Amino acid sequence: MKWTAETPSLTRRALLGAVAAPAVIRCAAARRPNILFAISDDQSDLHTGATVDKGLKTPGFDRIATQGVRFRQSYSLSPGCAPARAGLLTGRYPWQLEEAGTHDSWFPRKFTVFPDILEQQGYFVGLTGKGAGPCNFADTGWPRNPAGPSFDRYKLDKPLPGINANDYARNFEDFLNARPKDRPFCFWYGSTEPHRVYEPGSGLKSGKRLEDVVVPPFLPDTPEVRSDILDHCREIEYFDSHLVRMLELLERRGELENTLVVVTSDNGMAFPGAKATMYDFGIHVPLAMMWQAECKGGRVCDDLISFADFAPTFLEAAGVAVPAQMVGRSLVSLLRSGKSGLIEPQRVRVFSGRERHTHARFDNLGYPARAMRQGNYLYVRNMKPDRWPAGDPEFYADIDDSPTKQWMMRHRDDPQIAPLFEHSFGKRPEEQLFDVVNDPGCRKNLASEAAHRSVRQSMRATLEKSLAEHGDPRLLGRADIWESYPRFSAMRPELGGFAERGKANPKYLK
Ligand SMILES: [Ca+2]
Repeated sequence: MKWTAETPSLTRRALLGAVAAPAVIRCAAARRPNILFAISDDQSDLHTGATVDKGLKTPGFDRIATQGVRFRQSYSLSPGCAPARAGLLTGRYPWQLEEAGTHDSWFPRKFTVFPDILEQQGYFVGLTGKGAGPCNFADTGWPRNPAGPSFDRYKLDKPLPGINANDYARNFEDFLNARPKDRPFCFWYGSTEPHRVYEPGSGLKSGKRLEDVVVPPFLPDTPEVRSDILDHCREIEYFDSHLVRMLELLERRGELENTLVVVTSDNGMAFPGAKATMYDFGIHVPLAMMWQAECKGGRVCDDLISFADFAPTFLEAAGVAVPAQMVGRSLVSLLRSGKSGLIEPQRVRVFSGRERHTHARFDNLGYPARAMRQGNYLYVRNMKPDRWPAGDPEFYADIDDSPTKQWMMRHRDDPQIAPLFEHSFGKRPEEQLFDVVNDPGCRKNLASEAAHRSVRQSMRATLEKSLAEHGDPRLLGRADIWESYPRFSAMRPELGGFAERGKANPKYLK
């Protein structure tokens, strides 16, 4: 069976992965926009200057939010780098991307990414910092990182302690200077900040104050945790400072007005109860977009946004037909609407999910979970509730090491801390339901409450039906394939079982 433009979208989606990329058609466009895509590494929605945290200044993000649109309900496809970025580049769900849907495995060559399409259509494309990944794209035949050719030529003259030495803004200027005249550009600015490791105390040393920190409701409110959050904020500010310079550079060159600028992060903050979890702080990320030539600014949008929506957005903005493999929905209509609040009621729900993150369990097993956001609720389905969500004790390796993690492990027996420890480190029931509007910290599981039975049942049924339509192997009797995918980062043999780097686990190969 072949798909055509007339094939119903669900049928086409069922065929995804079995078809080659369709030809793309460029529509007539008077003046195609440039695209500047800025993505930080491990930043939850809470942590932008535009929201609440007094200990954090993000003038770059704030400018885009003020002169463009601030999206308050933007969800990553996964709480970890590689699957979130692969989904973003391909406009597909991680469970439609084979090995690219898990952390640091292959990135199969057959999937089409938006920078390649834009390049074929005349765009000049480039990358500084972290693109797709971590993943193995070289051995599957990609000639370069799927996010584009690297322009990482310049390092900071005076590196800051604990900060990656990349001079991202200078690399961007170098990219602009290399661009042939009259070609629009698409540039991926992937800061490696605020990914850990931090220099402990660097936030305090930079003049930040413990009393300005907003401590998320699932973390202990202690000086150690507050200081760790300040270190995190300092790294976000480094990311933002380069964004400020990039905006100023475009403005000086008279190019800012017709540049679609997007700023977001790939997944939530690297603290217990956030990154690598399906809780809201793991997947709810900052997002602001600005396109002054086409879109009225000064707006706030509360529609649910998925990372799968970015690739179709960039293609539509460029006047390029969106391939059917991309299941996300372009955001251009939202941008052009001039409206605020809930703008397009058909954006009812978004999905996210995870498989293996780091090597954290016996046999290199993952922690499969899927989630759906709809209305006030976040519904989470933990598909292997017998496994440890944060990784086997005593490593809990799916939580990045940090002063906060160490402090919580040391104080787990303190009656005040025990419930917080259990929330982030303990096992979780198969079903979780949170009212994230009133409980953004996901502290109260409503799944077993009679008053929420119909919500839970309805969301469970919708999630299962949707995942089956997406072709998720977890729903279609091929769950074990996820456990076979090789991992290319360091392994932890001390966890026991299979621990061979870069090799498929034969036990799970069918
Ligand atoms: Ca990340």
